[in-house]
Amino acid sequence: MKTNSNRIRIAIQKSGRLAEKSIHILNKCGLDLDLRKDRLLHSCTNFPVDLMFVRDDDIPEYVADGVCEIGVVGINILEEKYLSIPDLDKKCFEILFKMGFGHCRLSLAVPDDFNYISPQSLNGLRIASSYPSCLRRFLSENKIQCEIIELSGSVEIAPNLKIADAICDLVSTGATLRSNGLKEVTTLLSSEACLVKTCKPINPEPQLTLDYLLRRLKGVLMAQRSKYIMMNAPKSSIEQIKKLIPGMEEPTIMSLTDSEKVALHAVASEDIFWETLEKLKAVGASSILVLPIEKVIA
Ligand code: PRT
Ligand code: ZN
Repeated sequence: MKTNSNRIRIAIQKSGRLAEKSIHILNKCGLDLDLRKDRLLHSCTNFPVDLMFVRDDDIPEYVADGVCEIGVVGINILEEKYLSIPDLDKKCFEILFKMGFGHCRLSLAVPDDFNYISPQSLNGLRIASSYPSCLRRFLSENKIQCEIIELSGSVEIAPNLKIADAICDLVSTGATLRSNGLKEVTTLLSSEACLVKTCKPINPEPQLTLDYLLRRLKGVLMAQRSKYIMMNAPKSSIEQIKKLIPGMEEPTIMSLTDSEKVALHAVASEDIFWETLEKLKAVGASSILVLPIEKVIA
């Protein structure tokens, strides 16, 4: 364990689907990361943070053991390694917040011509998966008897190779299933990357660093989701406009030379879609501008 230091360690996937976006968000928090050298541990030069680059499967353990104070990992991995296992100590890490990327779902899929009616249709089948714990939990909750064929990769080809009748795997666009003649029939869990924190005690100095970084991270994530919206609108429409803008706090209202109208500025905590703009126009709003937000400190 590190002592007499305010440095904290963050576990990040070395390469793969979560790696680039995890780094991108840390960069947005103002961390100066020179990642050219292929090292396990990388020290940030302008912030007391070290990044540890590892396989995503190992991240929960590094965080649970307190080797790293925090880590970025998919909920699917946390569920498989810890949360779906009944007798394991679940207090070894805490999920702080979702990171808004790495969305996928763990689903069961069967061959296109399989007559699926309900989870009971799977009774007696052989199901291939890299997620045996999650699958076991699902089967037991639904009182289904199946043989689990544990595979570490290329699960989707198992039915064509006749080593399994169905699969349980991660799906994002569904293209892999389709190209292997499989159809998704039920979802076991929805996942995205999240920030996990160790439940081991953290010394006061690194805790201060962590608090500071978490504030920035929350700000970056909030900014990514939020939009700044400006428009001119009839005074009589203000209440309708407030209801139309998703997650809007009290707007700033400014008078215009036209005394019947006002300029309205607001931060919306969710994306604003074209449909919303059409509805705003329908209640009399004009010159509507939607702008991205760079940083937020709540
Ligand atoms: O080497 P390391 O162990 O770190 O990486 P890895 O190969 O185990 O993981 P990686 O990089 O493939 O995925 C890391 C994390 O990304 C996963 O744990 C999930 O949290 C998340 N994620 C998001 C996905 C997907 N989307 C995804 N589509 N992980 C895997 N897939 C695979 C899936 O297994 C299947 O083979 O993509 C295929 C399906 O994709 P679609 O788009 O065809 O449906
Ligand atoms: Zn992995």
